[in-house]
Amino acid sequence: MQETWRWFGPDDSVSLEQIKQAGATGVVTALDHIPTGDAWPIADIQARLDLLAAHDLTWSVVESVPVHNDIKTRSGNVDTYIANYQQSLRNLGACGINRVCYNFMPVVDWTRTNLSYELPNQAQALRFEMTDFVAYDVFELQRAGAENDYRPELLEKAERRYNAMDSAERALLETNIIAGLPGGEGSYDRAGITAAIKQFTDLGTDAFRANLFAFLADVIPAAEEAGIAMAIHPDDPPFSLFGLPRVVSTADDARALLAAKPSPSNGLTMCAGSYGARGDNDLIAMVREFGEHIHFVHLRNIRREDDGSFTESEHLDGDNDIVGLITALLDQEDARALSGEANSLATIPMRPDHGHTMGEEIGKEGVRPGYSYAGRMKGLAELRGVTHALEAIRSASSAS
Ligand code: DNO
Repeated sequence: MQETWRWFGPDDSVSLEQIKQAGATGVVTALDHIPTGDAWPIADIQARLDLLAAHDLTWSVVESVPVHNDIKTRSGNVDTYIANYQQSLRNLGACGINRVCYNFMPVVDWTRTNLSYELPNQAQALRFEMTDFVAYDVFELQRAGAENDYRPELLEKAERRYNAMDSAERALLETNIIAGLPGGEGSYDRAGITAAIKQFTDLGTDAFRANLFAFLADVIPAAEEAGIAMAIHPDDPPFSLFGLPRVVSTADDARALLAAKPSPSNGLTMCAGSYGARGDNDLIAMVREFGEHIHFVHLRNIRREDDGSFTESEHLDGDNDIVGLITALLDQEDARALSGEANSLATIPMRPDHGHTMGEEIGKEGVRPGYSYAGRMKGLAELRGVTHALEAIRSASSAS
């Protein structure tokens, strides 16, 4: 696998020099200055490529070319946004980029309730706590009908939690949930999120899934022509929030989307932390089944709790079997190599996804939650160690 690192562009608190020092050879980045829905101009793509090349780094994956809400709801200016999306893919392909990550999550991109959850060792983790989420949804946002979406025990617990919060805690919870996380596609205020939620809940799961498939029908041919592999990122977390439809949460969802538009360009991001937040997703089986369609990997770990809550744990210490997952990914790379075809997608880029905020980055301005330097470097180093050990064992056993 190629070791990559997510970089938020020139205003990232982590520099390209630091990325090199961490040992990554590829960068995962996006042109966040371009408004969602606009086509990405060649000049901007090339400028980013030049910046990376000056540091001897490649642009391994675009994460993400965001999908405009009008495409997700198939309304408004959908035709223009589709044409722009196709143009972005053509322009990226013309510049030699061959992998694009995107998601099809309604309203909110990835969501957590706590961005600085203190661990016993005082490092800070990202956490999704169901009680807090329900407290926000039912008692602060007061979404119509929200109370019908939760079990009575959970509602009672959430009400107690909500009543115990002061106004600063309530405001922080709201910011964490709706104001947008790094790499997310924008933020909302209370009225904005209420309207957006209604638009998608009115649509329902079947129509929303049909809109995803229509998007694939529109853009996969353009991706094929441009030589680009699309890699959809799963829902994070992989279950409904705010009663919204979710269509990329399970192996069944992934299977259906691959079947909807069979193409080498129609692929997946194996985000271990997102799929892994559900106990019924068997990540290793998914890698074995979806094999050649996996174009990008996010490696991280979580500790799940019975009510759906989870904390992002150490990369090697959580409910995901990371050693087994890396083994399956190395097997997949071997299969690609054996197929003998010249394949620019033979090596799978992986990035250490998220990391704890630790050491001197705690409390420091500009450090993005989940995207600290030290936390990710620690994760990358651990993952690298596992990969090297597995590779050594494999080459010893193939030599004997
Ligand atoms: C969170 C990320 C997501 C992801 C997008 C992909 O850390 O994994 O923001 O980049 O959902 O479109």
